[in-house]
Amino acid sequence: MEYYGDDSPIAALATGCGENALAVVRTSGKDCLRLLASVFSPSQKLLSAPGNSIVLGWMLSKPSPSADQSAPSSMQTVKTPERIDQVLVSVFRAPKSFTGEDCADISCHGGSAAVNGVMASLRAAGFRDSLRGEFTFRAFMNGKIDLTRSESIMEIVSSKTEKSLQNAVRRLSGALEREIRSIKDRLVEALAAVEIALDYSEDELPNGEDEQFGALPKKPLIKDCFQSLQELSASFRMERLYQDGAVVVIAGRPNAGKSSLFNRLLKQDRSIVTDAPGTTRDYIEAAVAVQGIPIRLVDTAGLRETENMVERIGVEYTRNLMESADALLYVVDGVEGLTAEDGAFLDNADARLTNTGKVIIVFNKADLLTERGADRLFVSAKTGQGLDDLVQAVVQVLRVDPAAAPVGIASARQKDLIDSAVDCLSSALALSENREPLDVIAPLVRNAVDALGEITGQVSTADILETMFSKFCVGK
Ligand SMILES: Nc1nc2c(ncn2[C@@H]2O[C@H](COP(=O)(O)OP(=O)(O)OP(=O)(O)O)[C@@H](O)[C@H]2O)c(=O)[nH]1
Ligand SMILES: [Mg+2]
Repeated sequence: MEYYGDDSPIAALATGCGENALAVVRTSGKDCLRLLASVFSPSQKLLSAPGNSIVLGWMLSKPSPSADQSAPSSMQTVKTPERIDQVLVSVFRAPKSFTGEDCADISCHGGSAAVNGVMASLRAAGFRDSLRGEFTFRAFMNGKIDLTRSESIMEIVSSKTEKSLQNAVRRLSGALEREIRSIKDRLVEALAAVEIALDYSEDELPNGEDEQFGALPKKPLIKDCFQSLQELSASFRMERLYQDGAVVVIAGRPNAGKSSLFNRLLKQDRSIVTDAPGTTRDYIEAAVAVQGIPIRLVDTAGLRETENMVERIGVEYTRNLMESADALLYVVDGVEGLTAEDGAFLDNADARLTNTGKVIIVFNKADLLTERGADRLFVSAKTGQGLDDLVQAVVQVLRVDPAAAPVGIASARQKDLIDSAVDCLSSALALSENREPLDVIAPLVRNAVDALGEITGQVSTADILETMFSKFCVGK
């Protein structure tokens, strides 16, 4: 069975499917270059290529015995290899490669026939298809990157806005790894002091160590780590928002100007606008970005009771979409003002939305108004007035924090581990307030250190020992 963790030669298409100018097939593993050379011409050139160089040549089909198996072996012919595609091979030699193994990236032409041909000949040469994330897994196993950087690679791949890309790139550059390691180092220092205090009974404490039994050594340091971890944990919401984006639904009665507003926010005529109520039947969605947050903006069928089957289904869609919205723009025709029907729909929306405070009431057609009530958000989809205020209101509902910490966590795995470290430290601090004995508190601090070690994939016990011996000279 195939499993992560071996060094067998693997291959995978790294670029998208479909008709593209070029595609990249990646390979890595034991004997990678030799196996690739068996289906490449000129093979000698590839075999002697230094690391970080590029070789131009042909991918070939694997030479195979003729299909006529009934012929005596002496008569069996060997099919001459056929040229599959002209390719560029980027050669990387261990350990100077992404995975730390010998690697080759094959840039071939992007049509599916060329890609399939290249993959088939690699399989025939002895490569197996890689498992999900296996290249990155190998990079981690070979000490090329820590776990936070591994995760950031997937985050970069899925980034939809410049801001989310920026944050993920920061993690790839090691900003999160450094932050976690720095907190962990401080915590290890505290743990070492706790272990020392545990090892000595009260009357045996070494000179200068005046911690009493029950008092938590390095308590301010532990508090400091606790706070830093809490901040990191809180950064998760914003980072997920940058990565996953938010759903913003535009709803309201027919003819309020929902589709006009949708088009205005999109800066293109995407949704049909007419002066006939009930124009939009099916919902329409498009992607926009608001302050670096990817938004799925949805225009919906106007809310009203109707006998028309198609429209009724559209209205039901609208109601369901309102439930899943992160922010709901409820558009009101500013000339008509809020009607009793609007009131009923809004009550209904409030009840359906999992969280209140998500609804923004937008009074549209401000260009037709001479008087405007205070404390209301007036916009004109026609002229664009008030749009900046509307965007600001969306930002507020989504609780976008422009001053968010420059390094944040974006993976649920990291969040779980940080939360578990936060819980441990919180209990440790609470127990120390109650003057509970150190042997009850120490395991909690140790668990917090282990959780942080797990985030980056470090082994933790060795460095606790290292710090203990180097700083406290217990063994003398
Ligand atoms: N003067 C003015 N007219 C607007 C404005 N916004 C929309 N309209 C007009 O109002 C009418 C309805 O606009 P739509 O955008 O189709 O309204 P809707 O809410 O999508 O309507 P349904 O799809 O039927 O639910 C059209 O004639 C628009 O030109 C605005 O800000 N000012
Ligand atoms: Mg519409």
